[in-house]
Amino acid sequence: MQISFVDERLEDIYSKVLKNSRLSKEDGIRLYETGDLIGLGRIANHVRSSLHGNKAFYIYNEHLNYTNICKNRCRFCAYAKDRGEEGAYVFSMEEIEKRLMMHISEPIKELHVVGGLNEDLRFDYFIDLLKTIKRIRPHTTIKAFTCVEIDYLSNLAGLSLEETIKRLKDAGLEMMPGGGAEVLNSRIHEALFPKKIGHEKWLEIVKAVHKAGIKTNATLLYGHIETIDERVDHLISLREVQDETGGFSAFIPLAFHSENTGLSHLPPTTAVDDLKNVAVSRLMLDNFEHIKAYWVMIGESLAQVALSFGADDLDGTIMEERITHTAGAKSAKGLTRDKMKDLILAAGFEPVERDSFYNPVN
Ligand code: V47
Ligand code: SF4
Repeated sequence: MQISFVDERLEDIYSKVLKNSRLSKEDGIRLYETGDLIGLGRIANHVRSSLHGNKAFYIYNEHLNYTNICKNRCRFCAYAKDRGEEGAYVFSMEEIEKRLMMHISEPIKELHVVGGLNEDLRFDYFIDLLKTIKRIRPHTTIKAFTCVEIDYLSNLAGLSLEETIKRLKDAGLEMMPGGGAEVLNSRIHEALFPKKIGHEKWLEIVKAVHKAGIKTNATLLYGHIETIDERVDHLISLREVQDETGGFSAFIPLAFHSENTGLSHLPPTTAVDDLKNVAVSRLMLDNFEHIKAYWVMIGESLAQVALSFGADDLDGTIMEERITHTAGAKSAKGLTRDKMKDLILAAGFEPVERDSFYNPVN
């Protein structure tokens, strides 16, 4: 397909994409820097269409955040509380059961389960959590815990990484979400999340998880203090892991929300930057099958547009999102299946309800 670009510097990159050649770090920087948003979007859309045609995926899912008490207190996080602070909570097994029963008549295909690093919880709590979910919802995939939680649990249990993952897997863990990496960069680690595992450890854990046969997603938290150079390095690190393990399922760019965080002076991300992050990740991550436009963070309307800028998935119904809403997200807290379908149809795509592994659901 012939594309005429406003920014002529995109022509070389488009030629590379047409030849399926891998884009370099310099290409990635050029893509982020371009003022030709439509040109960038058309290249990303070319890749998206060759992989998925006119299909756009979504999932019937529910989020469950078992505790917001967290010892790390990252500067960008509005969700975490200290023990005893107003609004701090931890769900007992009875509470988990009650919450799962609230939506038991709904055909939820995936439970997304994450929480803070709460020093009051023992390793058995996490095993019980997985088993309780499996008992109540035997046919729902459990996508739970970030690499940050896996590292914490391995230390808590005094077990090797491999044994920790095995025990969680035996109790029902089937997939892992992509959070926790933020930006794989030591400058940002020091400045924003010094108590959380850093770059090297995150990569070590994600590789161990993939080697144990558990697929994960990957994310990039953008729109705070990171530079374009650092964003591109992050994407390249993920691409290298994917070459080695093949264990990543989808990539999700996460737009930073600053309300109630230690960075509340920062403005929200712009629509242009949100679309660029979708498009650049589609182009740099040539070995990732799926790019998600996470409607919670960029809003339902922009997520529709993102489907023409490289994204092929809108994530899911969610039911009740907490993490981004405590940081000021203005999107809905959850969407119905009909609403997800309507958003996709109105954007000109064919909605495909999927399970956690991108198998279509009838
Ligand atoms: O790791 C925390 C981010 C992540 C804020 O894998 C924030 O399917 C914006 O990873 N503003 C957790 N972002 C969410 C996450 C996720 C979400 C949806 C789907 C999947 C998936 C994964 O949220 C954290 C962090 O990067 N986050 N605080 C904030 N104030
Ligand atoms: Fe804790 Fe995660 Fe929030 Fe950091 S981002 S404070 S690790 S809940």
